[in-house]
Amino acid sequence: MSVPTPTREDHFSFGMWTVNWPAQDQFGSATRKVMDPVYIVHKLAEIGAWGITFHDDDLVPFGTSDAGRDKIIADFKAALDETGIVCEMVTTNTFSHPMFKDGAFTSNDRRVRRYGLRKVLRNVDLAAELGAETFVMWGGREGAEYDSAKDYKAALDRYAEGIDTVAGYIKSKGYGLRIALEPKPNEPRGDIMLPTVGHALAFIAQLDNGDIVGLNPEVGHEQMACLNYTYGIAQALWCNKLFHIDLNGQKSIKYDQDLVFGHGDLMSAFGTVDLIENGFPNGGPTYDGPRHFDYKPSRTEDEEGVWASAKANMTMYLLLKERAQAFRADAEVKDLLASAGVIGLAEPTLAAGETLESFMADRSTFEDVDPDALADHGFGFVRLNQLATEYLLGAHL
Ligand code: GLT
Ligand code: MN
Ligand code: MN
Repeated sequence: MSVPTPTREDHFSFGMWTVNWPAQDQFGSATRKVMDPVYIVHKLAEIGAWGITFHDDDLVPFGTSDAGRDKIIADFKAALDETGIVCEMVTTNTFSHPMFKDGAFTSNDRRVRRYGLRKVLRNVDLAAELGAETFVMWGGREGAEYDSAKDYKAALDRYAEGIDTVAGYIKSKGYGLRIALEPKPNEPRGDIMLPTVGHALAFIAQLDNGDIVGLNPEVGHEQMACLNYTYGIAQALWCNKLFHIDLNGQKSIKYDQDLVFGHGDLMSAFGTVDLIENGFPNGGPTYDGPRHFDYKPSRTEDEEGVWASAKANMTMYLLLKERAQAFRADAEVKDLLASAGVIGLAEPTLAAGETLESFMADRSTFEDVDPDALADHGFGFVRLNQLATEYLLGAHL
């Protein structure tokens, strides 16, 4: 059995902050050196990646002069041109500087809210200049540790005001950008606003400029809330709001681990890749955006380990893709999808043209039904899941 090799056609992309994480944590200092962005672009091209993403401050350190900023951006662009690496998404750091300790768009300090908005708007211009299509917004500091610290209604108003202002700016400039909000339940704040895919979808529905606002769900963030990531992105797809994805690994409810994709809940990763690559069993909206990794190379690794772990994300994805495709092509799987009712679920419950009156008058649906007869069959889901697991383990390849 061979390990697949990634190519540009796979559309794998990496956050600059992932491979460039120097591995400082709450309990210890950095174990690696920070690398130059130009070097990172070349290394990503070398290992078979297609794209790169970054926070404003990942590329241009906070506080750099305008002239210094121009030079860094010019060098970065030259590296993109030279390697063909695509800058597909840009995001803003509104969480590192101490001023953002109580958030940016929802800080109780209005001066910080105004500064944060300006920082984001400046970064929108850069994202457009680099040809990015997605503008991610992760409000990691938009939250609180104590319920008494926030007027939650006012905070939601300010959050919506901020996102609507940015979206309005994108529209007024005619930029080809869409905003993707990234939910997370907690960390670094005790509680973060827009904690899950569901909360974020409901928030977007209240926006004035919500048509260009969607989601960037991260595997580990949903799993930190004990939720099913695949169901989360499925609902975002159903709403035509899956604009981008952050793939990584997480082992149960604990701190945000940002492991390599597939190194956490592997069975769930199989389901995720199955949905992304094969779509819903009955058809429907599909995701054709970047396969973006937001992971952290473990603190134990040196630079060689950084690139090995970056490759591991792509290898895991490709292995899961190969297995998910074989699973769906299997004749027994197709039969089981039909006999288990997975395919039949696409049939509307009411018949075409059936009125509520005729439905209510149809005794064969209710009054004349033997309830026990409706219960008298199994669905065979376990056999279907066993086959999925066997394919995942490579038993049929
Ligand atoms: C930060 C966070 C990630 C987000 C990034 C986007 S920043 O690293 O942990 O999940 O995707 O701002
Ligand atoms: Mn994370
Ligand atoms: Mn993320």
